[in-house]
Amino acid sequence: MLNKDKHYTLLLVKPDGYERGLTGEVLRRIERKGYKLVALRICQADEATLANHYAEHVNKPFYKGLIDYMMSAPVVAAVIEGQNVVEGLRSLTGATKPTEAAPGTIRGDFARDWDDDSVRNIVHASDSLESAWREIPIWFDDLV
Ligand code: 3AN
Repeated sequence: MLNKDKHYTLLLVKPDGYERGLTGEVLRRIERKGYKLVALRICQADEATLANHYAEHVNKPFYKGLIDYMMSAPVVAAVIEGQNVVEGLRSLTGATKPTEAAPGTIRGDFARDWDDDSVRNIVHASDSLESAWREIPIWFDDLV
């Protein structure tokens, strides 16, 4: 069970990251930084799970492409713990758009733009503690 007084974030290694064998590299960077891995699973995401996870994007023009991309291969879901881990993981992952993500970040080092409508940016990390507490039970129903 998670402790309400601690900081957690939800990390997803997205289908491109999983398929390219980057899961270990992503987790290595997070552990090397000093954060703690407290839950981990590999799963094939279904539409209902993704609709819940991406509720804020349901009406966006890129939603269909995003869901197709997120269902194109398994994802690796992880819960990461540490003081200010939400901000820390966002620093490690880099900007949403791969071309804008700084070198040295996960997206900056491993992702690029492609000539289609999906942004294949390797990872997801929660954007706030509130988002983390909302997202974690979507992927780990036994933890919260
Ligand atoms: P982040 O993943 O950096 O928090 P969000 O929450 O704005 O970024 O977007 C969620 C996901 O939706 C992104 N990781 C990306 O895969 C996809 N996405 C965001 N903006 C676009 C866009 N303009 N076109 C296509 N896909 C997008």
